[in-house]
Amino acid sequence: MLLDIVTYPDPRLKERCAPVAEITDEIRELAADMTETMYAAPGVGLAAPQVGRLVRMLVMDPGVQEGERAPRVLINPELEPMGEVITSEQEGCLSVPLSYRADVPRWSKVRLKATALDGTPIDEVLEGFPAVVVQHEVDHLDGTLFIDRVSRLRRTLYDSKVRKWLKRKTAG
Ligand code: GNR
Ligand code: NI
Repeated sequence: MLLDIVTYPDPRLKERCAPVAEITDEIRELAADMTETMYAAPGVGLAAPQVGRLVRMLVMDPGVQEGERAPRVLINPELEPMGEVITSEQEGCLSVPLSYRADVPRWSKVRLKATALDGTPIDEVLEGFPAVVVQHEVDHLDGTLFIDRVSRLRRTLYDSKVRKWLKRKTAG
């Protein structure tokens, strides 16, 4: 089932999400719906708060442009920074309106610990675009958007554009 995507400045995007206590049928259904919603958007990742569910799980498929689909579900993911600080190129977010894009500081590599949907523990190192996407998604679980990581000036300019856009939208 396709889910509605929550957009900035919805307060649900600022919440710190709660861990998944148990992988239930409800969690499996949410994972399937989030995966369907991510591909339909289309996006390379989607975190549960983006569909209004404040739990620590995300789906991602950072290689989807290269053809074959390889969706992953990560439950209670934890990241350890590795490598050096890099700048992700033209990051975007399904929850950030007006197709806003910006370069964001990220770690070049991360150690990812999580649980897969079947309960299997995951412990691996990601780099390149998958590392950027997983950092973007785990940020969502902590109530952080990529626009929280851009300069004050860029953020102020963006916020004024959003305010104008919201005014027009609600005026009609
Ligand atoms: O679809 C998405 N593309 C993207 C591009 C660069 C860095 C991160 C991303 S994630 C984004 C989908 C999304 O909003 N996930 O939360
Ligand atoms: Ni996002």
